[in-house]
Amino acid sequence: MRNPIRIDGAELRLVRLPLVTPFTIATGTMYEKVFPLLVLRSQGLEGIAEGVMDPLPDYLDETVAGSMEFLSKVLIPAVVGRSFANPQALQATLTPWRGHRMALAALEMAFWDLWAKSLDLPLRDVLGGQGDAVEVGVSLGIAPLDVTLGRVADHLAQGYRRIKLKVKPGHDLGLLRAVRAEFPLAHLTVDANCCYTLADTALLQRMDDFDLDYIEQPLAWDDIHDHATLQRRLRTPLCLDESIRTPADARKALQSDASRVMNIKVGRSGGYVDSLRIHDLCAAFDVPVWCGGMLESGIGRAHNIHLSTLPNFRKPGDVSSASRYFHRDIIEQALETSGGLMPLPLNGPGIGVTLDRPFLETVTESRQEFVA
Ligand code: OSB
Ligand code: MG
Repeated sequence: MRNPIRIDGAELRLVRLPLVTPFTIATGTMYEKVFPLLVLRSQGLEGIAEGVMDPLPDYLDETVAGSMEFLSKVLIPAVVGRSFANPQALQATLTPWRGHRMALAALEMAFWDLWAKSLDLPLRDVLGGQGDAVEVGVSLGIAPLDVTLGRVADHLAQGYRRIKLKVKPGHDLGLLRAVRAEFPLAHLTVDANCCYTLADTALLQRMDDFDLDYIEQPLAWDDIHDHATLQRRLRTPLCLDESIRTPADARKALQSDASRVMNIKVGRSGGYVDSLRIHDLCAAFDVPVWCGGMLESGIGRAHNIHLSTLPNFRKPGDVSSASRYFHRDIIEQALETSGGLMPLPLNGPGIGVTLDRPFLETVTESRQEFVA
């Protein structure tokens, strides 16, 4: 039996990284990535993770400011100075709270990294994954048609195995017609980030003509029921993203046939314990999953890559090259795809990447220390 892990201290930073290219989705444009970065310390080891919430509640209802407050006032003080036998024990102590699944995830994911490092194993191994590389797709933001056509060609040439096009009303069927005409064989999907309603059913039915692998989150973020209704009227599989924050959400979506493919974002779903439950539930329903992304820095990206080695991740994930997002990342390694595959970072145990501390210092807006 190994000893429990005592959390000796923690470091919480607010980090701001400019994006190489602004990223536009149905709800708005992101010009920079602002996120909480959390380091948990135990006996000379560091477990690291980042929060995936946005500054404004435009993807889900959590915000960076609210999460910084909840992490620093409640979650981190609840664990610093305490010992946990394993990640499940830590996760169980964090469950009385309503919501805040992204803040919980940041803490829980940092502990998993610490746990894997204490066992001297890659995170993949403690999660139960296999393999040294994962299949990748790319998520292309809303842009003028000629720009998008160029980006599709470029990413297909780089070997990306699936192209996801962001859509919104007025920027949907024409885009699909043009992209499909030029790339008849490409694996294409669309992501609507909640911008349609059942009143748009006829428009969404016309998407059946474009041989999409799936349509991601067309309807409201908190509405599984309407997605089930829509799925009955479409041939193309639906894939839920925003609507899945807990295993109970996944169960309801699966039982009602609202999501024939599922997007798992560990940073959105309270961490790995619940992401593994969602993964296993989907497997039981023979629903393939894939790893979503939130424009993460190398820390969150490394977590996502390790998660993607689990067996029911049967579709390419949004774990594309870090250089697409950032001129310079906060880690010392480059996370770059090759031939449609992202190699697993294995520079040491845990997430297998290390912080570039001097650079991190230059992009840190605030920093708090917690000691037992
Ligand atoms: O819906 O998957 C989404 C980015 C920000 C917010 C929501 C989403 C996304 C992406 C980008 O699609 C995925 C990535 O490249 O990290
Ligand atoms: Mg999405």
